[in-house]
Formats: sequence, structure tokens, C-alpha cells
Amino acid sequence: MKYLKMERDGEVVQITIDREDKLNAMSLDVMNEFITVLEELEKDSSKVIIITGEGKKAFSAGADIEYMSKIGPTDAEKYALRGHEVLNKIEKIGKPVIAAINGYALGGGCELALSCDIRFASANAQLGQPEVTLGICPGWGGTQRLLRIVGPARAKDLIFSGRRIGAEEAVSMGLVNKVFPPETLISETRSYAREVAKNSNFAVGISKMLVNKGMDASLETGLKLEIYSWALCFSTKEREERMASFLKRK
Ligand code: DAK
Repeated sequence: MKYLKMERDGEVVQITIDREDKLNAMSLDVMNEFITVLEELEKDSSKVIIITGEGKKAFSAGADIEYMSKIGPTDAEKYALRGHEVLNKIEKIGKPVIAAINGYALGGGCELALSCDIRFASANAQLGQPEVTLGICPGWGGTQRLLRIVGPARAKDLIFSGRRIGAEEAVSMGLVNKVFPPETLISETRSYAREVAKNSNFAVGISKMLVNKGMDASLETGLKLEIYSWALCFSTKEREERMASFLKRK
């Protein structure tokens, strides 16, 4: 790996975009490495994934503008498809993914964070969708995922203005779950991830799927899906053991 670092801390895995000199902008090579890493994490025994950026300045300043300025339509198509593939994989992987937003999360960087399940930010973080300032609309799901997370009025405000918002404003609109001082963002995120990792990964994974599917389904369909998923939990040994251990706790 040239652009991604992977660190394992028990059942928690941290992926760090390692292009600090370019504010962790994501070229096609970065996206290709994401695919390799995510395919490994889909199969291994890790339970929670953290994504962050190297350094104190940026989570990711977005798609690589220098790279985009040089490519033709064939590479642009590859780039577009790869980006969607990465973000869809993050959204669909059967374990929680937490974005630890340690600075700028702009354009594709914000879209990467939007594909994660939970977003923690450092107090100096700046989020935004500045694509319209470059003559393009958000292209890695920004219009769709932002809409679902903060609602249409706030999504339109951010996309039409291209303005950057700080961590506190991001929390107030539900875009970020929690803010931490820059120096404790990673330790707090890891500690939260370890807490989540103590729970049944089957139950957490199936809950992630239910919430995601529920966003696009009718209440009736979502509730039906929940009933069958809940029943499926009764097929696991882990459910049996966890309930038995609760009953024996005294
Ligand atoms: N791409 C490439 N390099 C970048 C970059 C980016 N997005 N952002 C920063 N850099 C590079 C700078 O060029 C500079 O490199 P050197 O000149 O030192 O070699 C280095 O990182 C440090 O940046 P600055 O010198 O600009 O640092 P400042 O502190 O002065 O400013 C900044 C920080 C974040 C305000 C500024 O760098 C900035 O505005 N960056 C651009 C942010 C942005 O507009 N991001 C959105 C990009 S558009 C697609 C789907 C989606 C997308 C693309 C395609 N398809 C479907 C194909 C997504 C589009 C985007 O993300």
C-alpha cells in the first residue's frame, strides 16, 4: 500500500489515508487501495473500522483536482465507478465504519465520511461540498447521502453555497455525531470502537443493514425486514451464549 495505512488494535482496524502533503486528496490509486483493503476487511474477523486522514489538517480535501484536470473520459469513467464502488462497499460492509474527521472533509472527502455509519470530528474540522465552485455537482453520492442524513433544506444549503461548516454546526445539523479536541479524537474514536466491538457482530451488522435499508423502504417493509432479521438472530450460538450468560450473572 502506498496511500493507505492499516493498523489493527484487536478487533478494531484503522485505515488512514496517507497523503498528508496533498491534504489526503483521493486519486484513482487511493480508491484502488481502498477496494483492496475493504475486500480483506469484508472477510476477516475485525469488528469495527475507523477511517481517518494522516496529519492534523485534513481527513480528505476530496477528489484529486490535479489528477482530474489531466484525465480524459475513459479514465474519468473509471474514477467515477471506483469512487462509487468504494463508498458503496463502506456502506454495505457488515460491520460499523466510523469516520474520524481530523480536519478538512471537503467534496469527495465529505462524501467518504457520509458513507460511514458514524462521524466523529475534531473541533477544528471543516466540512463541505464545494463542487459547484469547480463547475461540477457532487458526484460520489453527496446529493443523495447528505439529503438522507440532514434533510433536503440543509443539503441544498450546503451544496448550493459550497460553504464550509465547522464541527459544531455539523453536529447541530446531525451531520456529525460528536466533537472531540483534536488531540483526543483518535483515542476517543478507538475507545468507542472497542465498546461497539464488545457486542455481537452479527447483531450489530444486521442492525446496520436494517437502518440502511429502512431509509429507502416504507415503514411496513422496514418493520417486516426487522421481524425476519430479529428471528434470524436466534440461529446464532452467540445469541444463545449471551442470553445464558446474562441469566447466570449473579
Ligand atoms: N486535490 C488535489 N490536491 C489538493 C486538493 C485536492 N482536492 N486539496 C489540496 N490539495 C493540495 C494543494 O494543491 C497543495 O499542494 P501543493 O501545491 O503543496 O503541491 C496541498 O494540497 C496543500 O493545499 P493548500 O496549499 O491549498 O492548503 P491551504 O491550507 O491553503 O488550503 C484548502 C486548504 C482545503 C482550503 C484548499 O486546499 C482547498 O480548497 N482544496 C480544495 C478543496 C476542494 O475543492 N475539494 C473538493 C474537490 S472536488 C467524481 C465524483 C466526485 C468527485 C469527483 C469525481 N466522479 C463521479 C468521477 C468529487 C469532487 C471533489 O471532491
